[in-house]
Amino acid sequence: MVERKPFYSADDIRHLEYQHSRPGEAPFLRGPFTQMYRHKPWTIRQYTGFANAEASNAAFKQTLAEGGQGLSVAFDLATHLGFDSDHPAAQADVARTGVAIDSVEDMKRLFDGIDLSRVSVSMTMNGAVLPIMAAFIVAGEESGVAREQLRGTIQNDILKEFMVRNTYIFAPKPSLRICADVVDYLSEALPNFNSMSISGYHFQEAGAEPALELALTLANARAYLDAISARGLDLDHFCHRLSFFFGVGMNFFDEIAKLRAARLLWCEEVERRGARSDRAKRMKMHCQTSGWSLTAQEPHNNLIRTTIEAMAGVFGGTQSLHTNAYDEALSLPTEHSARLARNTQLILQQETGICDVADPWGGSYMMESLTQQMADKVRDYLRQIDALGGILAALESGWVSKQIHGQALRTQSRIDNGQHPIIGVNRFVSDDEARPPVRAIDAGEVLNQQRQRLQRLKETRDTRRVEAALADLTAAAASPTANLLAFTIEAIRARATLGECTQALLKQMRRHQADAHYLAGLYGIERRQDTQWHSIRREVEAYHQQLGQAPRALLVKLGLDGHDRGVRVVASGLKDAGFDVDISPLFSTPEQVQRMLDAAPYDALGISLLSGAHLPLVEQLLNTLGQEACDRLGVFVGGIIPDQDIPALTTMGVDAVFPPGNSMEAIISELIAVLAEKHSA
Ligand code: 3CP
Repeated sequence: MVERKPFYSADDIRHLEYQHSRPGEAPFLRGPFTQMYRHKPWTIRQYTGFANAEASNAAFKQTLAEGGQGLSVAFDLATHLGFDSDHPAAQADVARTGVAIDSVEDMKRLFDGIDLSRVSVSMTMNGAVLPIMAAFIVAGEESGVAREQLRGTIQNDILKEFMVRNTYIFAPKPSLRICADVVDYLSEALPNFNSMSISGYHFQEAGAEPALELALTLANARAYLDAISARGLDLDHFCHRLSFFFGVGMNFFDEIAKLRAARLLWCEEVERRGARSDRAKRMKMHCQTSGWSLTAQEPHNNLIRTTIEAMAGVFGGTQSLHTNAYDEALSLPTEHSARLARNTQLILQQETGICDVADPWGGSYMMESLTQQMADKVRDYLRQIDALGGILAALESGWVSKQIHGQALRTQSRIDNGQHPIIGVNRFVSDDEARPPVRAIDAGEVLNQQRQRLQRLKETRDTRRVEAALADLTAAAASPTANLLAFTIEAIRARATLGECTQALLKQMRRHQADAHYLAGLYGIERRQDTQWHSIRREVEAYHQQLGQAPRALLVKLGLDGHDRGVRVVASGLKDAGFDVDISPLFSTPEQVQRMLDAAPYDALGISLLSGAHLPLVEQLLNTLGQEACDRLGVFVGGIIPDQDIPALTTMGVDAVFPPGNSMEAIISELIAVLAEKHSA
């Protein structure tokens, strides 16, 4: 958190260089446009997508009919990682956290009846950006919308995937080339399409505080500017189509200050590089309320949290906003919760008068001072990154991961010791709590349907044309000057699938696999004064004495789920409590987990899943391991697990389930009880 004074006065802002600047004027700290929301309110753009193209299309149409002003597509994990729905590695994850898209035919179904020349479409896609962007362009063409008319945003921000989100396919260097190819191509052919959404949101979700979130976002943006400018592209030609994306959490004042500081620092950066036009210098951004701040306990409290966060986004001057649904810590939003989330924005826009004044916090002694402090803190981080040799070097050295994970651990320790209050979780806990109904996806049904569609597509297309286009794509990947998006468009138009395009590229660029790490020591240090923590450590120590060695836990991530904040925090907590802990690589298969378990005498197996695929993946794993392993090991599952799935997991052989909101001592205490029971049996 940026340091606060008890009160602020004119003395705090007298020295500030930009205190007399106006909205719509460089350095744009006060907003990118003069009139801001008086001229056009921010775009209500709810991130949506589930099951198949038809179901998502119906949800899009409903969104637009009920006041949504733009679309934002969530793809499933198989699509993100470049797998067709019939790929063996993808089976459990198809259609769970977003819509399954295998070909241009799916993309056409996704936007059927929606005028792509009028509605702007944002697509959160990074790893498989080439086939998805290509499918969107071809779907537009085939529905009669010319490329120049297409409006929207492709996320195309791969660097943060290696740092936090983990939906990468290729290694950082070839991935950067793909990003630059996309920007290069779109800046010529789709002048109304934002070619990047450089994202801080995922850093915040992974644990970064606002200043670190902004610093990492700007550091990545600098790397993209370097890569694109190295091709000789003029900043004034492409920069206005690089857009940004930030998370907005509960730290109300800092979040507003962060968004104001972001515009200041971006303007300075592009000016320093020689940009001349205001269009290039003014940062435009999308914001999303924090998913991490949502609690599974008393979920209706999340409506209040989201409203406050949305107000911070708006006071910060965002151009587009997603408000989370209150039930997202439990499952995908229901129709009702999605409607409430959207109405939160409509009420802010239409009932409050918030849109009447540009930058209403401008001139506040406190806010101007905090904005400056935030900018200084970010500059300091950027200097540290420069000293490490730039963001790629900082990533490779582990510095980025250490910073984010360290802040996540500090936050968790403060939640667990009560210093960071969360109502309903560590204060004023209710024991009489009704859980709302959650949305269930029939992923098996979608999987069958997608398989049949893929088969039909392959039977009816011109195979020779597809093979030739894919061969051209492979050849283009070997040639540094070819534009890979141009070649992917040809393959997609010929009816190559997303998976086939990815395979064609993988012939030249191997699939990237990162190691999993956690920090030891930091969580325990933060809790060293805390009697509850000492008591849980004593419990582990007593069990250690009984076993004759430290209890040993293997924590695993299965399927295609790359969210690893939770598993890393639990690994650190267990380690500092006295366990020996290993984490599996991301995307482990049951066979890999079995090999890890065979290699060392583990007592506990923890499975972390936030993708909704817990039932099939846990079942597959436990079947592979067999009854003897389940009897011997304490098996626990953590993540987004709806209440109604817990009995099924227990029947499979899971000993304990920890949905979001459990304290570290609750997890450890239950785990020790399970292990002691197993040991004595
Ligand atoms: C807007 N315009 C204005 C004004 N406001 N002109 C004058 N005065 C104003 N006050 C103009 C703009 O310049 C623009 O024209 C046009 O109106 C549209 O406005 P915009 O601000 O560009 O708004 P929009 O089209 O909605 O675009 C917003 C940005 C875009 C730029 C932020 O990139 C975007 O929509 N991003 C959304 C990204 C997203 O949905 N991400 C979801 C991540 P011109 O175009 O001619 O300039 S979901 C991730 C969840 C977690 C996960 O990863 O899984």
